[in-house]
Amino acid sequence: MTERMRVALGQFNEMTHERLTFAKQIGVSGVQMNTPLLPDEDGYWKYEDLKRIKDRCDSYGLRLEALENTPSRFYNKAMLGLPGRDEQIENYQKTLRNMGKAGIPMLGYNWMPNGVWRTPHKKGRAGVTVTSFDSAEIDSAPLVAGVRTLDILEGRTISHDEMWENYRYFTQAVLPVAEEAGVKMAIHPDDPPVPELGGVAHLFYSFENYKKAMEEVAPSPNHGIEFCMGCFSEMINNDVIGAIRYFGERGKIFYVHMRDVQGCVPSFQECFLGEGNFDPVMAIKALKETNFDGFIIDDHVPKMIDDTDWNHRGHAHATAYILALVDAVYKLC
Ligand SMILES: [Mn+2]
Repeated sequence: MTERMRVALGQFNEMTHERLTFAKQIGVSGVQMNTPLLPDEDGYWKYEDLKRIKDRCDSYGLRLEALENTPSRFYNKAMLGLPGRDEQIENYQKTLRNMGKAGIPMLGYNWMPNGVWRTPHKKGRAGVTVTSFDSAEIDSAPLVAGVRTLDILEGRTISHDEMWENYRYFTQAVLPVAEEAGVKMAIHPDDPPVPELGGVAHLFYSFENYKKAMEEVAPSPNHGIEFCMGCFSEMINNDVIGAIRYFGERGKIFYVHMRDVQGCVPSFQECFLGEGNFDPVMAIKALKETNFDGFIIDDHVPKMIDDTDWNHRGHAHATAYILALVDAVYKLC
């Protein structure tokens, strides 16, 4: 029998008493950290620092499920195929080895050299603030996330062929080390999932390209998908449930971001679970039916009335919604 899927709290960068207590009070079994604030002046994470956060998490009775995203400058030259990438790759290998030694089993990563792009926020249900993307606004509106122009490229653009080659070069160097170290690597979709932004080609904007990455370019038992339901929902032809079934049946869903949007590229806005493009009950049911045994976190969440900078209210709502869905699906399906 496979292990039951779990729910974790995540998307914070410091292992504070407040955040760990909040996770315990909500009732999750573990946590994920996004771009943890660790000393990184040498371009990689050190064993002692990783062990410290792992031990702290353990001391609260929580499972440290994953670290998600190193700083982009750990591997930006690798993504863009620039001189200096081999040194970055050596350092990335050190991070993987140190994570394995510290007992941290998963590294989420992305292949977005210029970040997540969002146009100005919109209002959702009863006035909550949600993030949004509208390609018609890219040129006129200030971007609220992402980098419009990468100085490091000095005006060059990057084609799809170059990007695939850079990706192949990177994964061929790091995945064998991940396997040795006992660490899994999980790739997040491009957000927004469009073929190109700011002259930089995207890879992870379609179901087909995920298939190509997992089955042809970078196959490894330690390589899988950080399945962001929100991003798969943002894609054109956004068959979220179909993608869960396809990759789930092949054991390629390593962990899940559960959020949703209304609309898809070229224009969408985020929303509460249950009012977006996919049915959250059917999504959890599909995970269970494909024997998913990893963890789920929410992701970015709507900012509710009187919410904090980190959106505690939004995270509590989404996480409790997911916990209840998982319980219901195990009892009823
Ligand atoms: Mn996500």
